[in-house]
Order: sequence, then structure tokens, then C-alpha cells
Amino acid sequence: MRHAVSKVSAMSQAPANIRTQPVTVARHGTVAVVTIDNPPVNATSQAVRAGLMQALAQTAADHAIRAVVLHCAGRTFVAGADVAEFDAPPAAPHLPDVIAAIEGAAKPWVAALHGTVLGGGLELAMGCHARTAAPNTRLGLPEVTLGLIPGAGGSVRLPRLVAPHLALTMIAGGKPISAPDAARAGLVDMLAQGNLLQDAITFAAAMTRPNPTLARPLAGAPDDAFAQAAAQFIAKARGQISVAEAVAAVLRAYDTAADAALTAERAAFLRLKSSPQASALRQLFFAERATLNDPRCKGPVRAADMIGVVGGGTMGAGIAAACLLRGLDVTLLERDQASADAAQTRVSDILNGSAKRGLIPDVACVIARFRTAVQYSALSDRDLVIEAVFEDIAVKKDVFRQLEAHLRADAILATNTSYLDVNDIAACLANPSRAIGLHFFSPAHVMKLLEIVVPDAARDEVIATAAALAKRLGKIGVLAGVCDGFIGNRIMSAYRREADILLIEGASPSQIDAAMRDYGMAMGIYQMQDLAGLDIAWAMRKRRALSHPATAGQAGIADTLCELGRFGQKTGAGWYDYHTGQAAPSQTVAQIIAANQAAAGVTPCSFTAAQIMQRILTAFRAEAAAVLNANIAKSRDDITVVMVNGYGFPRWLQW
Ligand code: 3H9
Repeated sequence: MRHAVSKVSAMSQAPANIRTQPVTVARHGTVAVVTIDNPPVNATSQAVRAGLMQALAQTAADHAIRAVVLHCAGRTFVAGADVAEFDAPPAAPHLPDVIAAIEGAAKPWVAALHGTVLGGGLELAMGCHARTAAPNTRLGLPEVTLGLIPGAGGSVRLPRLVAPHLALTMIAGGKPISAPDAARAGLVDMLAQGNLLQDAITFAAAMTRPNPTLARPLAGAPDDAFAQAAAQFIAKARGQISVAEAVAAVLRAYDTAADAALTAERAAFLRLKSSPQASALRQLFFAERATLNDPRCKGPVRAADMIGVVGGGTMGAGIAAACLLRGLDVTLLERDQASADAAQTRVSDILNGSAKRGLIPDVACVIARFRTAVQYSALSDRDLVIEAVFEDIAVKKDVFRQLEAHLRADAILATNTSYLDVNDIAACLANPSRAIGLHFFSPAHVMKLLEIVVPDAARDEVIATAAALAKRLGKIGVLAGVCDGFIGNRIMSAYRREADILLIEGASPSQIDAAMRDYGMAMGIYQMQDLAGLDIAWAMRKRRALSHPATAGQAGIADTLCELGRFGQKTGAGWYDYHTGQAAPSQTVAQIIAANQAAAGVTPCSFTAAQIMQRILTAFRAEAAAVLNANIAKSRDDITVVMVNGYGFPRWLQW
């Protein structure tokens, strides 16, 4: 059945030095199979586009061919345009032209989809005349997350295949959908039952003529709910311009002729591509994937399937759940049975929540890999143990000593401290080279960031194992040096101090928070403290005042709030009042600030949001520079990754 495979030559389309091998054509009876093979994710680089044009010409010219299947080698169908090409001017043939040529082909083209069919990949699939998919395929138009909109007809073709609300959600929200959902919605014509390629060939052989998507009528008209959803997308975008552009592009599909809508889409795509926001998002895309490109992470890795967690509070339970959700075996140690039972409940609650959201099919299977214990000896078979106990160096050292006494000599000991000196904690061990910091962010089973804090004595194998664990947990691991607060908390503390100075000078907590949110931060700094609880930082300040009197902070107002029991949302009062459940500016806080101003002899003045942000960003940048100079972070990109993924800094802005 299988005929000779020919490498497509695109010499007439492309300069001689361009690689053209990523596209091949093979004949299966009357059906040609065009295969894209461009690892890692079959992005539509120039060579792929040129190869597709040549494949089109070749399949059109071969009279024995009646239909064409487009599929991809490797782990996925095309996952998008090649983002690495976006900093240069677009090179011909352009993707919209390739897709138009496929759509206009005289023979039916059927896309055979697997893996992640994203962006330009889905646009290519929609340019085909039908789509078959493996059941576990995911399909989406995530351009908005790169500061873009679809640039090869996605916003014009999708509304001809699926209902308006779904078209809007996929284009303005950027989240992919599953193949079964896509099949129900009309985006996929057939789910493969067995072998995807064979099923697609059978499907294509039965097609009698092309069925161009652009020739189809719109699959519905926007209603009031659509308008409301569109407004919500724009409101939630916090200033990211591509979202409003995406909404506008979808609307154009319904009120403009297809040709004009395609032209307008392409113009908006090209305009956005050269915008500072898209450039920032692109840089972040690659930065998030490069954090562990470090020689220390490349060496041999120890097995770390058997995890221990010490402490079953919010953080410990979250860490245990994060490990369990990724297939690891976890033993959690608590000080007594009542605490162990409480930890068991916390972990079960998290796992049940994950099951409700469809993240795990079977809680019982996952929970079977979890047990609690009250004796250190229960951890003796663990490969890696993470302590998540009280943020007190004496307590942490005691845990480490106990672990060293009970664990195998080759087991790794990790501390989840967020501020404390990891060198000092490691030094309490007879073998400090086995210690590392793993700073998870709360909730640990949700937050993507993991600061890997590297003490001076850590062996490369320990660092590489921590990096491998980060990947296994689906986290973005970032290497950090040892200092007070590592990368993120150190920079955040610096701009929080600046915010506190602004308070004394006359800005209110709600003004500062609003300025930060309007800038694009996920939350204001006072709102964030109320959410996290002021008591934890207060306890830390008190301990630090005892151990390091000279470096103790002067968080006067926050201390006063804590002395009044205003610990934040959980006590109904913090920087704000929560009488109604909603945050409201507090008279009590205003009076405390006024008293501090009087004591400091300051006459309060007013600030604009721009002035507030300028002060906060100046403090941010100064501390980031210090973090880089001290080698606490490897690169500016790593700092961006930490601040975006751990502290709500807007992904689309450069600092
Ligand atoms: C677009 O399509 C515009 C069009 O509308 C119009 C055009 C005219 N380009 O994430 P991973 C690399 S915009 C280049 O670690 P995973 C990535 O850098 C695009 N490179 O794997 C990494 O390289 P390395 C719309 C890409 O399994 C390697 O592949 N599409 C691209 O966790 C593995 O990536 C998107 O936004 C790319 N498009 O996740 C999809 N994609 O190994 C973006 C990946 O050297 N991509 N690479 O570090 C993704 O969401 C994920 O990479 C994916 C795989 C889900 C595909």
C-alpha cells in the first residue's frame, strides 16, 4: 500500500540555503500523505511553509492522487507559527497564503490532528477541508497569550465552524479545548477510533470534493451573552491590548465580509507583533523555558520518586498534593496524630477539589500513594524530604538534624523556607552538600513557580535532582542564591518598603493598591498582605528582631495593625475592613497612618497613580539590580520569570 516517499523540493520558492526537508509527501493508494517533521513542535517555520507550497504543487500535479491528508511526525501536530521568527520581518511564503492555497486546492485536504494543535497549527487545520483528531488532542488559538491575535485567518474561519461564544472564548481567552469538545462543537469532523493516520486516509478517500471553511456560512450570530462575555474579557485583561484586539477581530468576523475581515486581521496581527507587549511576552515565553539551562542542572540526577514532607499545614499539604498529582509517592510527617489527621484532611480536600475540576480521574488511586506518620523513622525510605515547618531557624535545624539521623545517606534534604539562611540550615548537617532550598509558593499545588535555592555546599547532583523535580511537578524552577528573601521575596520586600514610605508621605493603601492593579499587577501590595495574613510576617519580624536586632525592619504601621488583631481577611480586618465581605478603606488604619505621619513630622501630600508606580518600580528595579550584582539571580530573565509567576507582575510589561 505504501508508496515511495519523496522529499519535497522547494528550490523555486526559497533561497538555496533554506532547509526544505521538514515536509515530505507519500502516496497511499489515491491519497497523498503530506507529513510535516519539524521538531520539537512542528512550528510553521519558513522551511515548513515553503515545503507545504511545494507539496501542494506536487499533489495537484499527480493525477493518481484524489485527496490529501496533512499530518505531523513526532509528539504533536503543528503547535503554532515559529515564535523564534517573530523578531524578524515575515519571510515568504506567508502562512495566510499557504492556508489560502490549501483551502483553494481542487482536491480535498484532511488534517490528521494529534498532540497540541495551536495557533497557526489550528489555522492550518481550519484551512483544510475536514479535520480528524486523536481523542486526546487539544486545540486552541493561544495567540492572545503572546500579545497577538490569530494572524492566518483563525478569527475568520473559527466562527464558520463553531458557535460565536466558543469562538470568542477560544480567541480572546486563548485556552485550548479537548478534541471531544471540538468534535461536539463542529471544529473536528471525526475522532479517530484506532490509528489516526489510517482513519484519516480512509476519511479522505471517501471525500468527493473540497469543502472550504471560508465558503461556509457563519455558525450563529452574537447575542447579549456574547457581548457580556466580550466585555468581561476586556475588563479582565488589565491593560493587555491583544485581548481587546482579539474581541474586535471576532466581532469583525460577524459584521464584515470574509476577505475584508482577513485583511484587517492580518494588519492587526502584524501591528501587535511589533508591539512592546508582544515583545515582552515573547521574551517571557523563551525565558520560562530557559531557567534551568545551567550546567549545574545538566549532570546526573538521583531518583526522587519517594518524597517526604515534614509539616502538614497549608504549605506542607499543598506540597504533598503537588507531588501526588504528578504521580509521586508521599509520606507526610506531623508531630502528633491529631496534626497528622488534620494534614490528611487538608491533602484529601485538595485532591477532591482537583478531581472536581477534572484534573484527576480517580482520587482513590492518587490517595493510595499518600500516608501520614508521626515518627521520623517512617521517612527512612524517602529519596527526598521537604521540610515545611514553622519559619524559625532553630526549628528547621532541629528537623534537618533529625532527618539526617533517620534518612539514607544519599537522600536529599530540602527546606521550604521563604526567607531564612539556607547555608546556615545546611551547616547543621554532617554532610551539608545534600541540602537545598525548595521555595514553593502558596497554594503549592497551583502556583507554577519554584525557587531552587542553592546553598554554597550543594553538590551538582542535588541541584540537578531539584531541577528535575521542578519539571516533574510541572513547575518553572528558577535557581536562586542564598540571601534574605532569595529573588522574589527580596525584591517584593523592597517595593513594599517603598509603598510603606508612600503611606507616610500621604498615599492611602487603597490608592497604592489601585495604582498597582491599574498598572497590571494581579493585586495591590496591601490587598496581598490581607489575603496572605499579616501575622506570619509579624512573627518573622519579632524573631528577626531578637536574632538580628541591627537589621530588624521598621514596619511600624503593620505591627500596630497586628497588635490590634487586624491580621487581614481571616480576622475580618487588616489594611482594609471586611465588614461586608468586600475590602473597604478603614478609618482605623487611616488614623494609625495619620498618627505615624504626625510622629514623623510629615505633612501628607497627594500622589497620582503614575507617581506611585514610578516610586514602586524604581525600588523594584534597584533591588533587582542588586540581586543580579550579588549573583542571587542568574539573569534578568530569571527575575522576570519569578516576579511574573510568583508575585503577579504583568506578563506583558518589561520592568
Ligand atoms: C501563532 O501561531 C501565530 C499565528 O496565528 C499566525 C502566524 C502568521 N515556536 O513548551 P515546551 C519550543 S503564534 C517556536 O517546553 P511542552 C520551546 O521553546 C504561536 N518554538 O514543551 C521549547 O524549546 P526548547 C501560537 C516553540 O511539551 C520546545 O518547543 N502557538 C514553539 O511543555 C518545547 O516546548 C503557541 O503559542 C513555537 N510556537 O509544551 C504555542 N512552541 O526545548 C506555544 C514551542 O529549546 N507552545 N516551542 O526549550 C506551547 O504552548 C508549548 O510549547 C506546547 C508544548 C504546548 C506546544
